Amino acid sequence: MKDLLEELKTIVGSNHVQTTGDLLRFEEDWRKRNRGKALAVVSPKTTEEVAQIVKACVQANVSIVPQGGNTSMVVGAIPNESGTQVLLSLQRMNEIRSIDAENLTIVVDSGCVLQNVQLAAEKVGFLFPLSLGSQGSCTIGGNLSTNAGGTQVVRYGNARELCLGLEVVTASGDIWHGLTGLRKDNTGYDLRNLYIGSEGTLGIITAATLKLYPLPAAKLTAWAAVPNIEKAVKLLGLAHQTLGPALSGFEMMGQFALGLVDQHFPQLRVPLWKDSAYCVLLEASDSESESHARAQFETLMQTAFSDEIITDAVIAESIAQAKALWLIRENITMAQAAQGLNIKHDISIPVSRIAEFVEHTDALITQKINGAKIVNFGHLGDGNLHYNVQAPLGLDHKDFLKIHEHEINTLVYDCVKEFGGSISAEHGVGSLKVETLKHYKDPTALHLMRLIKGALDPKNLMNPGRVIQPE
Ligand code: FAD
Ligand code: 2HG
Ligand code: ZN
Repeated sequence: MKDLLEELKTIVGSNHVQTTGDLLRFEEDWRKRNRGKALAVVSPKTTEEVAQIVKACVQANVSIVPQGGNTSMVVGAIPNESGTQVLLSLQRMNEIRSIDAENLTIVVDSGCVLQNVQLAAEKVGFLFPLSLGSQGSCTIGGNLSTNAGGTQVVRYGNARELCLGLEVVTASGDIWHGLTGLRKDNTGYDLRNLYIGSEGTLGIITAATLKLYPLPAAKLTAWAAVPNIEKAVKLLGLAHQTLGPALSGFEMMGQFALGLVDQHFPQLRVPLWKDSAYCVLLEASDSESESHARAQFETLMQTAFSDEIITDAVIAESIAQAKALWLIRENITMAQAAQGLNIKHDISIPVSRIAEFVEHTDALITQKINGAKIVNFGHLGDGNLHYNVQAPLGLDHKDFLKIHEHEINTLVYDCVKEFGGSISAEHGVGSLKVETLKHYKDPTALHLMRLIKGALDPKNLMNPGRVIQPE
């Protein structure tokens, strides 16, 4: 190990190989569920350095955990407790490499923080639409490795749909130069889409070519109260019908989730939540004009009101008001964290079955654990719910997880299966869902995934213990 550490110092400089000092931000997961111990935190600046690090680790038989912003919700980016894994932090690889305005693409290092990519695009008059609550710290490498979703998927798709090319250091330390900006390329297996969503288990993403879009001419945002999920789904249908492709965000938030925001961040002033089981935040992005967008949007809201789909609504009158509404939605995760640990589920269900799923699963949970609180919110436009479960009043949050996490997961995931859904719509598998995946994923799919893992990472050194174990 001493030899390896010396070699790593030669590759990146001794300042960028940390073995002592405060390593908490690298070793503890965002939710504060686990803390691991790294052999060293190594922070390269270039792709060539990453390739040399991987070669040195392969030679020494030492495994690597790639890390971007360490905002994983599924304990995917921290080392285990053995003290034998290299934590490879991509944060120093943070250059915007180039922008091609005609091709509508931007090429960035994988350690670029998402918000910096959004700003770089905006500076030259374009939109990079991926938007997450963690955008001030998560990185493009992390976004692609988890195929992140967020709040604009209904219009622009997941991270996968926003990526045209990748540069990857493979598990043997070779560099795959796949930074194409092509929208059409049918030359064999789709390697890009293999690495996207692989959570660092197949190789290290060092750069990406991302799609840019024209900035919308206008954005309209509304917050509406609905009495139940059936009505929220009706509103979604009406929004698709009225706005067409202009619909760019459709989030639903349950009363209990909004109550947490109100409790922990009263300055955010949550509207309409006290008298309504659910609220919906919807957004239209129009490429024509403010007046065109507003007319369409007001028609939608008036129809929804007269058809008794919504009971009340506010339409943002300024960019500042719209931002304030989005801030409420984005702070649900922070409000949950302030409350204490809870059991998180980032599931997807066909939109047409969500109301029935929630009614059925809510009843089973409250039957099993009297007083359990359901923090239900999420990206309804994509059929993706954060169906989280919190301890009943008076019960310690950590104890609640210790005693009930497994049975609640089983209950929820059995219902997800029954309703034709997925156990992870956006956060990925990480360490937390490895066993769950084995149980719920199609056996043939699991077998193929193991073959891929074995073929691309034969020594099982890339983020081992996450997603899937090799055969
Ligand atoms: P990390 O947490 O550092 O890593 C995540 C995974 O990717 C790990 O398995 C890691 O090993 C791997 N990895 C990281 N970088 C690389 C690389 N360069 N090459 C190979 N593997 C790599 N997620 C959503 O999808 N939608 C949301 O709306 C959303 N909202 C969030 C809000 C908050 C407040 C928080 C804290 C998290 C949220 N997340 C959301 C989860 C998280 O932010 C995303 O999963 C994000 O994409 C992770 O990026 P990261 O850079 O922090 O990755
Ligand atoms: C979101 O949509 C994130 O805000 C986090 O995916 C969800 O806190 C959560 O469970
Ligand atoms: Zn989400």
